[in-house]
Amino acid sequence: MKDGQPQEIRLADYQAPDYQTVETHLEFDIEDGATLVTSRLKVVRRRDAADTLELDGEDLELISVQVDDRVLSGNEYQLSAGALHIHGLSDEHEVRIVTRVKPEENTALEGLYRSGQMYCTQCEAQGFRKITYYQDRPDVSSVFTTTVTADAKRYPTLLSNGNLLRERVENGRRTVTWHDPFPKPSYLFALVAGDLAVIRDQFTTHSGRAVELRIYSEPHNIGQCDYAMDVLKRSMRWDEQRFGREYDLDVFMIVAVEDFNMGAMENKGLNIFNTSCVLASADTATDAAYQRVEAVVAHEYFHNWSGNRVTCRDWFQLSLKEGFTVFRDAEFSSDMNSRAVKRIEDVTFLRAVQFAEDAGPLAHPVRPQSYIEISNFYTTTIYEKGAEVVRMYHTLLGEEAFRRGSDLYFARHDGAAATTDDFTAAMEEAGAVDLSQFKRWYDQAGTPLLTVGETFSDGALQLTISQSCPPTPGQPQKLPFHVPLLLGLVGADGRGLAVEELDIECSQAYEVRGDSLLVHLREADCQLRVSGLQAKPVVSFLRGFSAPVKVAYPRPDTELAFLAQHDNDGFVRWDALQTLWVKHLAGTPAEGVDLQQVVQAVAAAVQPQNQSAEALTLAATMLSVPEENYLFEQLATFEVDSLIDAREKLLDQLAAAAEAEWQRIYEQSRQPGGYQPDAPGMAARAVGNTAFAYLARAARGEALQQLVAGHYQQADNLTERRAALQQACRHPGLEPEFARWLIGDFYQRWQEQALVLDMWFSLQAQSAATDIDGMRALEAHPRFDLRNPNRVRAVFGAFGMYNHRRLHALDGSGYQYLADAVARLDASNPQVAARITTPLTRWQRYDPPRQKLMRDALQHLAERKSISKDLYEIVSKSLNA
Ligand code: HT7
Ligand code: ZN
Repeated sequence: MKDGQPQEIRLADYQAPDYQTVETHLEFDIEDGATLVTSRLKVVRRRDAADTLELDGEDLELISVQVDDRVLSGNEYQLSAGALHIHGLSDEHEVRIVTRVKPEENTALEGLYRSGQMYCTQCEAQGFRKITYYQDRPDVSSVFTTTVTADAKRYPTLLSNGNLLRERVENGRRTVTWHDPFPKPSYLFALVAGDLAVIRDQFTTHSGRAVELRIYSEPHNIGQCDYAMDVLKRSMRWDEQRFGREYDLDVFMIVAVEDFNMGAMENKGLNIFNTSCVLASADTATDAAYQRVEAVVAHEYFHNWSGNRVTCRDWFQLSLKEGFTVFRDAEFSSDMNSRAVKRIEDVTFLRAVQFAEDAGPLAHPVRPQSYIEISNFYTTTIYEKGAEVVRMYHTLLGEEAFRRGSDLYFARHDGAAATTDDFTAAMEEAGAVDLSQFKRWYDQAGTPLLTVGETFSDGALQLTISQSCPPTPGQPQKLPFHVPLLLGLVGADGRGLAVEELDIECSQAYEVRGDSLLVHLREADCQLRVSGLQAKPVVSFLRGFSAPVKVAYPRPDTELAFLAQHDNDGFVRWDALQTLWVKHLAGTPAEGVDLQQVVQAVAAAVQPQNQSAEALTLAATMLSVPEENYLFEQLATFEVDSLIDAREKLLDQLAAAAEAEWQRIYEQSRQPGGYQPDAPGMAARAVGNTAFAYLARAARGEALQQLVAGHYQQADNLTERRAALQQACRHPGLEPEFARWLIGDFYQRWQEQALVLDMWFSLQAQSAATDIDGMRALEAHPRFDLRNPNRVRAVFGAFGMYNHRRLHALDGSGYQYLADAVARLDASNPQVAARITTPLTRWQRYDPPRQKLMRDALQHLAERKSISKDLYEIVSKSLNA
C-alpha cells in the first residue's frame, strides 16, 4: 500500500463542515512542466465555536499559506498526508494558498493533466484536491472565478466554467478570466487549455434566452462533432418539455479529450468528454457508437439540473444524481428511438453486468454504507440499478405525479446538496403515497427473486408470488421490498384481456394501469386470483421489466413461445424468447416447442422494406441469441467451455435452419439510398447484420470468403465494416490468409482514427482466436499505449469481458495474464486498473477449479509490495467474500 493503511469512510460518520468556502478565486499560471495555482478563498464559519479549517490536498507542492493579510509560517498550520489544517480562525476570513502541480507527470488522469497537446481537468470525485488545498467535498458550494494564463501561441483556447469575463494578451501570454455565478462544489470545476478547433451553434431557451453552444476538439477531430451538436440541441429542448428544465448560463461548451478515465464529465457549463462519447461520423462510429454519443451527450447535459443545480450532500448519495440522470437519459433515448428496444438493451445490460455485481463479493446497496476509494463506487449498481429505482417511482406514481415530484425536488433543493431521502420525500409528497418501505431499495443490496406458482381450475387463475433476496456481504438477511409488479393476461386469440372487467382478488394492493395490473408486492407472499375466465389466459409477467428482479416462473414452453409471438409488451416478447434460449442452453429439452421454428417464424415476419424501424430493431434484438456474459448470469451452474460450445452449436443450427430467410433479409435490407445515421437506416443495418452473421455461419469456403469480402468492400459505414472485421477476427472457417488480409487492410485504411483503431484492437482481443501470445502481440503493437485508457480498455478490457475461452483457460494463463496487466497499469492509472480487474472479481460464479485459479490471480495482486488504494479495495473485498 502506497499510503499506509486505507481508511474506510462511513455514511454514519457524516458531519457537515465547520466552515464553508463561499467564494473561490483561482489563478492558473501554466508553464511547461509545472503549473502554479493560486487560490483566494472566502471562508465563513458555520458551526459555533469551530476554529479550524480543514482542506483536502494530495500530491501537491505547497508554496505558501496566507490568512487575511498575514503569510503563515510553517508552524501555524498543520500539514498531513491528504490534509491541511488551519487553526485559530474566527467567523470569516480570506485564505490565500499557492501550490505547484505537475500536469505533465499526471498519468492517473485525476486533477489537472495533459492529454496530447492540451491541458484538462477531471475533478469528480476527488480530483480537485490534486490541484490545490480545498474543501473538496460536495456539500461545500462556492462561486468560482477562474483566471488562466498560458503561452498565447500554443494555448489560444483557455476555458473554464461559467461566462467569459475578460481576455488579454501580454508579453506573448494569454490571460482569460471566467466567472460562474452558480455556486458549485469543487468536483464540478473544469479547466481546458489548448489549441482547439470549435463548432458553434445557438439555442433559444423556452423563456427566450439565447445560449451559445460550442464543441471543441483537437483540429483533426472537429469534422466529427456535428452529430453531438444536434444531440445537444435536442436534449436541451427535450429537458424543457419533459422535465421543465431550462439551461441557465449564456454559453454551454463541450470539449473532446483523447485521454479520459470514464465516458464524460458534467462540469458546470464546460462538459469534458472522452472522444469516444462525442465524435461520430459514418466511417468512424458504428450505429451503437452513435447511440452512445446520443445517450452520453444528453446524460451530461441533464446533469445541469440533476447533479449541478441540485447536487449530492456526500458521495454515499451518488445515485441521487447518477441514477436519476441515467433514468432521464434513458427516457430521452426512448423518445428519440424505439422505446421497447431501449428497454430491452437496458435490461440486457442490467442482467449481464449489474446482477453479476449484486451477486458477487463487491455487491453494495444503491446507497452504500462505506467505501475506501470513492472512484470504485461508480458502479452499475449506483448507475443502472439506481436508474431502475427511479423508474419504479415513475411506475408507482405515473407520469404526471412523477413530474410533480421531480418539480418539487428541484424547487426545494435548488442550489443545495441533497440526499436520496430528500428525493423520496418529494416523490412521496407529490404522489401522496407511502414510500417508507420502498426506501429499502436504497439500503439492501442483492437482486430480489420472485418465485411464481400458477394454477387454473373452474375458470379461476390463481397466482402465488413469493419474494426473497439472497444474502450479500454484510447483509445476511433481507426484509421484503416494495416491488411494483406490472402484469397482463393474454387470451388464446393473442389479445390482452380487459383487466378492469375481470373479477380479481389479491392479498396485496393493486390498481389497473391500461391493459395491465399494477400489483404492489410488499409482503413476502402474495396471492392473486382472477375468476370467471372462459379459458386459461397466458400471464404476461413483469411487463416493461417493472422492477429489477429475477423471476423463477416454471411454465410450459408453449406459453413462452406464444408470448414471444403475441404479447403487446415488447419487453415480454423478447424476454419470453430469451427464456426459451436459456432453457435450451441449460440443456432442458423444449416441450411442445420447436425453437428453430419459432425463430424461423420471427425471421419470416421480418420485412426490411415495409416494416417500421421499431419493428425491425425489435426483430433484430429477438433474433440474437443471448451473449455469453448474459448466459453466465442466467444459469445457476455451468461450465464455461461447455456453455460456449452449446451456444455455438445453437447458432449453427439456427443459421442452417433459416438460411433462406437470412438470405432474403440480408438482400432486402441492403439500402439503396446510401448511409444514414437515422432510425430507419440503423434498423435496416441491425436486421441486415444479424442476417449476415447467420449467413456467415452457414457458409464455407469460397462462398464464405465472398460474402465477407463483399460485406466489407461494399460497406459505406463502420457498422457494416465492423461486422465483416469481426468475422475476420473470429470465424474459424475463413482461410487465415484472407482473415489476415482483411484485418491488415482495415488497419491500413483506418489507423489514423484512434477510435476506429480501438475497435480494431478490441475485436481481436475479444476473439477466441486470439490466445495469450496473440494478446502479447497486440500489446507489442506500436500503436498500443498503456497511458491511453481507451486503448487499455480496447485490449485488456475487451479480453477480460469477452474473450471467455482464453480468459477462463483451465491452465490459469488467462487470469494470470489479466492480473499482470492490472499490476502494470496500477502504477500509472489506479482507477482504470481497478476497473479492468472486474472479471476476476466475479470468481464465485464459476466452477471450483476456476474459482481457485481466479482467487490465486487476485491473491497475486494483493501480495504486491506497492498497490493503490483503488486496487486494494477491489482485490481485498473480492478475496474476503
Ligand atoms: N459524473 C461523471 C463521473 C466521472 C468520473 C468518476 C470517477 C472518475 C472519473 C470520472 N469521470 C467522470 C460521469 C457521469 O456519470 O456523468
Ligand atoms: Zn452521470
